[in-house]
Amino acid sequence: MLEIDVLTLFPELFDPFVETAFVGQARAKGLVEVRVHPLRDWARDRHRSVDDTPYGGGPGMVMTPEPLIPAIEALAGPAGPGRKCRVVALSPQGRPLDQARLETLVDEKRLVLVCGRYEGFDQRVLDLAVDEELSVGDYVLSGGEIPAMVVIEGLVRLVPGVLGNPESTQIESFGGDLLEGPQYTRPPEYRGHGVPDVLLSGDHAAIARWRQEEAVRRTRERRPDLLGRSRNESNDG
Ligand code: JCZ
Repeated sequence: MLEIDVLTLFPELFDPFVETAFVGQARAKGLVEVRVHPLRDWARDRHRSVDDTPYGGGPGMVMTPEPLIPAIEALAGPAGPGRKCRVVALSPQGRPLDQARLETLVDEKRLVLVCGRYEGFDQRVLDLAVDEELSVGDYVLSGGEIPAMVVIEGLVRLVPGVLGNPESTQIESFGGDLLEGPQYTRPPEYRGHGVPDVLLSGDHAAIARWRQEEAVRRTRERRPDLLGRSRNESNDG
């Protein structure tokens, strides 16, 4: 059982996500629990503030430690060796998420995902209450909610028993360090575009060879950075 707690200013963004499809099914099977907590519940002042102006000036607002750290500690306990779950904040400054990181994170019993808004977190939130920052890519979003859903979806499909066919977790792109090659289904001809003959040949060895070659070709074209890096390198960044 993987338990995930999410801290967010926009809990309603998660409603269809946690109730539908994948995550919903995994929850129904008792393999995963996702609990979404409104950060504003921890705000104590009259205006229920969660943000404040940045010291030193600059645009926008910063998430104050005042409700955020107590909220994280309520879910995860204080940081340190006694803490029983891992606290992950989503941020463009985080280490880039990859399949290797998901495969180690899924072994945690409990995760707390911290979603920011505005211009991000007061550094003391990260220093005092967060174990790790993760980025879902080198582009800027307006908050950590969609990145948190990316992490949840990537994790849930790795929980044993969630996928019907456990083979497909391994064979999908990034099970190895290659992109998937092209795939086809019926009809055999569509708007004048056919299907490669080898796939219709019934020659399984030839099909396996073709797929491998196509995967390498596509990876060389689109993601040359993935070739010439070993499985171990991908695990350690
Ligand atoms: C909070 N803006 C949290 C993460 N990979 C990635 N891109 N953008 C984010 C992100 C942006 C944010 C916040 C305010 C995460």
